[in-house]
Amino acid sequence: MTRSALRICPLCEATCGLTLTVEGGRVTGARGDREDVFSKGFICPKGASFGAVDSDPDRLRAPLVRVNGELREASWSEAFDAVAAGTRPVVERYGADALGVVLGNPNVHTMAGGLYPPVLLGALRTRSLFTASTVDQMPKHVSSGLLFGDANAIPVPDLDHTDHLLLIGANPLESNGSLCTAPDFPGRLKALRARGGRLTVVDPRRTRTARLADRHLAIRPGTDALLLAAMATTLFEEGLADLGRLAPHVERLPELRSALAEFTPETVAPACDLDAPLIRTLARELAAAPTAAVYARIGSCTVPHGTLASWLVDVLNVLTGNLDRPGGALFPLAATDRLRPAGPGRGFALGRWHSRVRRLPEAKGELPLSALAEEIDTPTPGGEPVRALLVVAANPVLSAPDGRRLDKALAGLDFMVAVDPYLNETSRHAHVVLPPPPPAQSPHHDFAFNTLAVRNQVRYTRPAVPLEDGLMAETEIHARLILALTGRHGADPAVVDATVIGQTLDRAVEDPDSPVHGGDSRALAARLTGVDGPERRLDLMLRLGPYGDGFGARPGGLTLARLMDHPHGIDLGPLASRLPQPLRTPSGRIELLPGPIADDLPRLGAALRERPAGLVLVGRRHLRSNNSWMHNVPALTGGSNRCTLHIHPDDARHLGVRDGADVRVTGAGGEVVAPAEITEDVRPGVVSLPHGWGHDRPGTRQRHAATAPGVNVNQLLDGSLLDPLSGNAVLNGVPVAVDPLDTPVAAAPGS
Ligand SMILES: Nc1nc2c(c(=O)[nH]1)N[C@H]1C(S)=C(S)[C@@H](COP(=O)(O)OP(=O)(O)OC[C@H]3O[C@@H](n4cnc5c(=O)[nH]c(N)nc54)[C@H](O)[C@@H]3O)O[C@H]1N2
Ligand SMILES: Nc1nc2c(c(=O)[nH]1)N[C@H]1C(S)=C(S)[C@@H](COP(=O)(O)OP(=O)(O)OC[C@H]3O[C@@H](n4cnc5c(=O)[nH]c(N)nc54)[C@H](O)[C@@H]3O)O[C@H]1N2
Ligand code: SF4
Ligand SMILES: [Mo]
Repeated sequence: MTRSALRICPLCEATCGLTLTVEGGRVTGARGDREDVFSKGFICPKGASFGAVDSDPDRLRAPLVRVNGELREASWSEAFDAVAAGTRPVVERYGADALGVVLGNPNVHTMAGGLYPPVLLGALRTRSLFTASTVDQMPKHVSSGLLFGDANAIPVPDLDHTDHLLLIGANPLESNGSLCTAPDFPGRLKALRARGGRLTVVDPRRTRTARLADRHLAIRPGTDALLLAAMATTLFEEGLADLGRLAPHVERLPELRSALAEFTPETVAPACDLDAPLIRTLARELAAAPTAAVYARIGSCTVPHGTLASWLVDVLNVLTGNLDRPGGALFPLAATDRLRPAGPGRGFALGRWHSRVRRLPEAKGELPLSALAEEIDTPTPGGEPVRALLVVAANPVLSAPDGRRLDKALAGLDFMVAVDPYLNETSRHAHVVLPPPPPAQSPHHDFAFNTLAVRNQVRYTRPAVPLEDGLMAETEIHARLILALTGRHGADPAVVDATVIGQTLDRAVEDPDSPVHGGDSRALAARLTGVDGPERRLDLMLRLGPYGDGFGARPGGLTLARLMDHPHGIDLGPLASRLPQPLRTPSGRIELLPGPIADDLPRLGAALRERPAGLVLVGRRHLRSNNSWMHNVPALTGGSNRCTLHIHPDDARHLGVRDGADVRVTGAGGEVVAPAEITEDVRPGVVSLPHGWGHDRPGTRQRHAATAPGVNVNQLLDGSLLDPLSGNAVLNGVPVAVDPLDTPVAAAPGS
């Protein structure tokens, strides 16, 4: 029998609503849900391959437990017994920090990843926490923490209303957007242009997004902070800074001006490889536009000045009066957000503890993923290395610097647990692998991405097909893991959700600002609906949230039941001004020049004078891929989705590199060999390799991926290059050497 079922797509940050075709418990088709309140029918090739992603025959369908060195299928109870037996002695003997936790990207794409890791980490109290954030957006969290007092208060560009978008180091035509959840990002950019708006793209590559723009600036990698600082100075010098209604909410404006004074279009132009008059024009255009937004992503974060660039993005939004106004950059308000009353907060602290080996500061409770290998393999006096590791939805052997070292380090662990549907480069080292079900069998709500969406809306989809025999819901896997890792192995997993609900309500009834203040928390808990713990927790968050019914205090407000009556979601309106409510700084205002930022500016000053010779490497994403885990789906591989080194014709000629021939790329962490693809899509001096490849290690089970393994670009890194404030890895603008492997066809004269 054929039926259809709705499912929010978890395959990128755009969160499109899909209509799945289901035949006999199997997804056989996917199309965009035209009635979805947010995505309105949009779908991309990845979403269209949802069925193939779901039914990949290499997905694990039973837990694996290592016996005499070999991974063997086991029952769930054997697997959790092994987890408890393997981890508890480590914690009891060596302390909490000896058990490390690694959380990867898909955790923000699953309900389980939104609901349980905070509970686990609260109970474990390990300082050995590493996540994909430190190879991604940690600089943005740090800049938001310092500017606004809340690391999660991230303004998003008002794509649908802005008159002017300055888009930096992002390629939403392939990535479909990041820290800016917008189904059909490409269509929204086209609409911006169609209504007479301007799009400027800053990217060393001529990407598909750059081709759509009014103007493309092929900046030298790693220098966006200089460009943005010079734009800010231009605004000050030319009297164009106009904060408008933001003025009373801002601290240290004069200090900002003098701190940035040395960065002028003329001083930064040589380092950025841009013309000074053009930089002035950019600043003037930004100021002149009726509304404008500066938005920057991966290319601005994963660089040596990632936090400064992230900070300057919002500085420019403030200086042009565009922060927190429609058409500018606004703070979304998600249905599960907690609205606290405006007023001074505790602010954001950095470096409350340090990593053991390199003494790197924590940020947002995390240590840099680049330090994971050394925290395992390097003893230090008086400190315990990480001896046991829980890895949830992460493949750091490919996604983090120096996978070879990490690979060895993981092999030396006393015990490792992986929650992963695949046996891949990382999970192959686990002693226990706990496979979650495929996405069609899981419920979905976007806890993370609704707080970053260009429109406030709320959607929930139940599993589209029932859980297959032998599989366990990922939410239950998490709940059981929490029990097994914290000495309560064997207890009823429902206890985990019940405890969270009880504690949340106990706090709410004590809170004078809560709609349930003075109520009876047990009676309130009994009123929650939902078929299981995760649904009841969602109901609780919705009801206590900014649009919630407050358990009757706000009749007609949001509840899970009401949301279930709207299978295509509920639109909660366009983004609106919210200041000063989101601010949590000690001053209760925007701290325009936070201390740690001011202290980091001399390093940016030094970058004015540095201009290393030689090639630098940047990354790229392909529309039909997703980091390291989608190369196993035949429908999404092949064609232009290949692991090749993009190199400009001038550089190719100079080096004697032929199109299609193998080249050796050498970096601080090692070398890789990949075919060259000569293209004017990269600027001279820059080469590009995609990440997430290198599927040639033994002991993995991704058979299709292994047929075209590609190479691991992150092997070119040794993990030493970090943005110091955030601990974020430098993945872009990395110096490399390129040599042809075949005999050059005689270099062109004059090259
Ligand atoms: N050179 C370079 N390196 C990069 C980047 C770059 O631009 N350049 N980008 C960085 C960025 S932005 C990120 S976010 C990281 C990503 O790096 P990681 O966080 O390591 O993510 P993935 O490589 O996508 O691996 C995700 C893992 O989750 C598993 N998985 C998939 N679905 C599920 C699920 O539903 N549940 C569970 N439990 N597991 C699941 C997959 O099998 C895979 O093992 O890579 C970073 N690395
Ligand atoms: N199809 C697909 N979609 C994805 C993913 C995927 O792997 N594939 N990954 C998802 C994830 S985890 C994330 S975080 C997002 C990322 O989303 P985006 O940030 O849009 O990611 P990229 O496509 O890598 O775009 C980064 C751009 O920065 C440019 N760049 C490199 N260095 C610099 C620099 O120094 N300055 C400037 N100005 N630009 C630079 C690169 O050339 C590249 O075009 O995408 C998500 N969506
Ligand atoms: S754009 Fe992203 S969320 Fe939308 S269908 Fe494609 S992969 Fe899924
Ligand atoms: Mo990411």
